[in-house]
Amino acid sequence: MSFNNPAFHIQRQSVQGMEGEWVKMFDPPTASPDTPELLSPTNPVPEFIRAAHPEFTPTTVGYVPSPPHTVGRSLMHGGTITSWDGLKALRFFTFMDPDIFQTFDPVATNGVGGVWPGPTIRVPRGVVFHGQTSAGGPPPHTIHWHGIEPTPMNDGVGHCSMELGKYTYQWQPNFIGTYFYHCHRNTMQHFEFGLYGMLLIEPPDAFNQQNPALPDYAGGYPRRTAANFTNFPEFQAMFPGFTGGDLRSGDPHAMTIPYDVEALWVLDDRDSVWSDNMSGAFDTFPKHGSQPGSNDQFMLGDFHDFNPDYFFCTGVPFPAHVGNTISIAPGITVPPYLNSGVTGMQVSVNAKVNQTILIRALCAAYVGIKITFPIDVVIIAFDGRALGVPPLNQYTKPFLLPANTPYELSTARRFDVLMRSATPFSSFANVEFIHNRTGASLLNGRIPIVISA
Ligand SMILES: [Cu+2]
Repeated sequence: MSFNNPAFHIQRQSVQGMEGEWVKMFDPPTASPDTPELLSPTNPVPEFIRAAHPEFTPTTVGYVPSPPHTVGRSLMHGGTITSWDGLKALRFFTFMDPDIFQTFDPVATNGVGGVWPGPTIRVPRGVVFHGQTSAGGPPPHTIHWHGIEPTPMNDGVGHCSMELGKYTYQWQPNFIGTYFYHCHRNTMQHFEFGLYGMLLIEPPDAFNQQNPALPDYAGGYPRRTAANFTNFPEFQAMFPGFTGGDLRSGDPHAMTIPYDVEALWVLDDRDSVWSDNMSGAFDTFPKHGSQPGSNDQFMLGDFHDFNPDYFFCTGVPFPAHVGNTISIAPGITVPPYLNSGVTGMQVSVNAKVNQTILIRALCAAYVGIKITFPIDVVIIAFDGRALGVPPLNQYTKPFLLPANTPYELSTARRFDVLMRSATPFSSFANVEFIHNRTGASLLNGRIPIVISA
């Protein structure tokens, strides 16, 4: 693993004696402590995004340059989105990329200031990641990099890390896979109101080729993700191009598989009554006691009584009320400015025969979901960790999920699924939303899957 590989070894200063800096609440926060072990960032993606979007120049209104190799996120922004039936104005809390999104008009930002879900952050494994954040109106907030393993003060958990203020988060991703980032302050409200985005860790060389005229261009496909099919010749036969080997060899493609098409399914729910009653971002905050985390006073409000009546896939509404079965439209893609400059990521799946399709699913709903696929698929990863890839190789393995077999995900869980067909078909994946207390089936949301010759 990386701690044995000098190429991935980074010197860290001791933070002994500074533990008090890790737990801070400023009310409201106007500052945050410095990262004590600040290293030089090496993430190439911010420069790639700039190059892919020459329309955003320093003369563009609202342009805010980042430090080199540094991702910018500001929070919280927000506004309302009219529900698909025109009956409700749903309040959203949102992130914004200050390098880009201040320049977009409300139509391009989905009708709100900022973007929901937040812009997808893609990061090569092994780089030093810096996320420069600023939090405002109304604070406090954090950014939790869910599933990454930072130092404690960079973990962005309310009460356990400091709350923002301004801060440069620092971490180094060591596992290729599907993650997300979200505010972890008053989480049941700030997360459910939309203050999150996807975080995808890619192979170390994923952004090396920045010339769009050449193969393996960083803004296109095919790309690779982590999998271990070493002991599964049947999966190697289903999905060509698996590279085995040893993670310690320095081969950036060790234990990865290529994919031609990528789809992002962020399944979410909203309770419009709950939203109306609890939409103040600050007035429902717990009052901290003399010992934060010990004798705080939480406001119960309506948070315990959650009955969603609107449902979404990656920001796209399933246009039906509770009790129905409904599909989103075919042909929906994610624009590159919302996907770290990568063009063509899909929501509804549109592929050709004999293309390998990677589906990354996140349950961002508070209720449970069951996902069913129309053909056999192989689950290669859960929660950012590829099944069978060291150091988890003795505990986990990739497995076949037969067609029409529901698989359940609960809040914050992710899975990565590979799909491929030698014959054309037009069908749907089904996402059933299930009430977390009553077990009632709330909605069957369908996602089109079209495989053409
Ligand atoms: Cu927040």
